[in-house]
This record gives sequence, structure tokens and C-alpha cells, in this order.
Amino acid sequence: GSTVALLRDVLRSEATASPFLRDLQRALAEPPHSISPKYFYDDAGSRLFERICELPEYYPTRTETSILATHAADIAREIGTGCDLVEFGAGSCTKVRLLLRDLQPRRFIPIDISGAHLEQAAAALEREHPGLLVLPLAGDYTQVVHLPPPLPGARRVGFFPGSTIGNFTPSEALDFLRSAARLLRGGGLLLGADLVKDPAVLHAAYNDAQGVTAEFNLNLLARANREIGTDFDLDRFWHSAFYNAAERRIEMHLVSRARQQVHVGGRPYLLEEGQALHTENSYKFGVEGLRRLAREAGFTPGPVWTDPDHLFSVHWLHA
Ligand code: AVI
Repeated sequence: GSTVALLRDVLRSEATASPFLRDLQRALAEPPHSISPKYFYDDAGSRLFERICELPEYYPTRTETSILATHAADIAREIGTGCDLVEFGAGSCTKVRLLLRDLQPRRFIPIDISGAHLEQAAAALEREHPGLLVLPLAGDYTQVVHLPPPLPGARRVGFFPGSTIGNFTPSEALDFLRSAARLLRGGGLLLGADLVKDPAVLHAAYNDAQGVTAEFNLNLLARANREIGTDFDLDRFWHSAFYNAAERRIEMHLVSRARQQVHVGGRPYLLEEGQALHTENSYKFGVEGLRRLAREAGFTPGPVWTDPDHLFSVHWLHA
């Protein structure tokens, strides 16, 4: 065969090897038409998420930040200084900064799926905290995590803020907590979880006036166009986010505005008007429910910190 044919074969096998392509094809081909929210977070998506965190309607970031800032000394007393700290989905490493002075970890290992973003954040953190060993790991922490061996004598402590636990299905959440409990045995996990509240507050947080959340949701299609050569017309989809009270979760969907055909990996898919691609769940928790889940996963729940309005909770879980 010619070089061109060879190149085409290589490109094709690379395309079919893409988990994003495979998962998107599956989501379009068969009900429940859903795809993992992890695909939101390419570099553009990570930047959009950072903007969400600053929105007036998006209370979780602000609230968790104030909980961590208010109780940092207390939290550090529970955890103890000198640990080997691992953050799952570290993003820009903003929240961990609130803990570093009191917690004084010996090493910090931020894990994030958005590699370029993570490298920058880790470098900035090392500049600000001379003496802190920062070891960024680019990867998907929902898959098997290969951590470097623990520092001699240091307990492993996990940090999982932001209520990202709520973006897992209940069984994924249990699986994640089970493997975290194994990974962190002898130490523990500091876990942020958003709480059940007035649906109007939840609705506003996922339907912001500036439309940043809509853009974040639609970025999944923009990313597919950039990375796997799909032909989504973003103007032909709308952002839908609502609270499903029975399931105690916000659901985000991308809804087709018309009957239309799209191509994914060269294959055509027909979308009906109103047909939805389910892109995210964001579960909300009760404090007791979360402690029960943690116990089931093998943790021993310790203290819980919340804000005065009980919007958000931070849990220390002994592993
Ligand atoms: C990252 N995660 C906890 C966010 C959430 O609230 O579920 C993602 C998000 N989706 C829409 N807005 C923010």
C-alpha cells in the first residue's frame, strides 16, 4: 500500500481507539443516551468550569472555600501535619492552598484529567510554596491510580473537594470510595459534598444568567468537533438543567432543537427534535446519607464541617 493508505489506516485505528469517540457513538446509538461528564474537561472546558466557580449563582465553590478557610486549623488538627497529600481532580489547585499553611503536608500529588492545565497549576504552587514537593499526575482518577510509593512514615491523605463525588452514579461513587479507602488506609479522605436544598437555589446554580454553564455543557460538542471530527452545529442544541427531586440530583442535557443528522466517527446518527443527550448528574447529599455511604465503603466517618446555611459539607473520613 501507499504511504497515504498506511497513514489513513493509522489515523482510523487511532480514531476508533479514542474512548471519547466510542462513548459518544454509544450514547447516540442507544438509550439512555448518556455520556460521562469527564469529557467536559479539556482545556477549554476546564477554563469554563473555573468561570462557573466564580458565578454569583454557583454557591458550592464559594461556600466550600469559606468552610475550608474558617476551619483550616481544626481540619489540620484532625488530620495531623506531615501527611502525603493526594488530590483527585485538582484543576487549578485553588482549594488546597487554603489548607497548606495549617496542614503542612510533606508532599502534594495533584491528579487531573486536564494535563496542560495541571502542569501550570502545579508549577505555580511550587513557586508559591518553596519546600513543598509537588508531583502532578495527569490522568483519569476514576481509573486505576498508580501512586508513587508513600513517603516513609507519612500517612496518605486524600482530598476530594467540590462535590465531584456527586458527578458519579451511586454505584460509581461507592466504587470510588472503596478504592480510595484502600489507597488511603491508615490515613483518610477529606471530602466535599453538596447538600440537598431548595430546588430554586439549585436551579439557579445550573442555569446562570450569563450562560456560562450552557457554554460549558455545549463545549462537549465543541470538543468532539475539535478532537474527533464530528459535525455538531452548536446552534442546533440547547442547554437543559433541572432538579430531579426523586433522585436528588441536578441533571444536565443537550437537547436537539430540530430533527437533524450528525456524523460521529464517519457514521450518521439521526436526532429527533427534543431528543436529549444526558451529559451530567450532580447528586446532592444529606450529611447522614453521605456518612452512611462512606461507612459502606470502608471509612470511619469523623467530624463534618458545614456553613451556617447548610448549603455544603466537608467530611473527614478515617481510612
Ligand atoms: C465538578 N462538579 C462538582 C460540578 C457540579 O456542580 O456538579 C460541575 C458543574 N456542572 C455544571 N456546573 C458545574
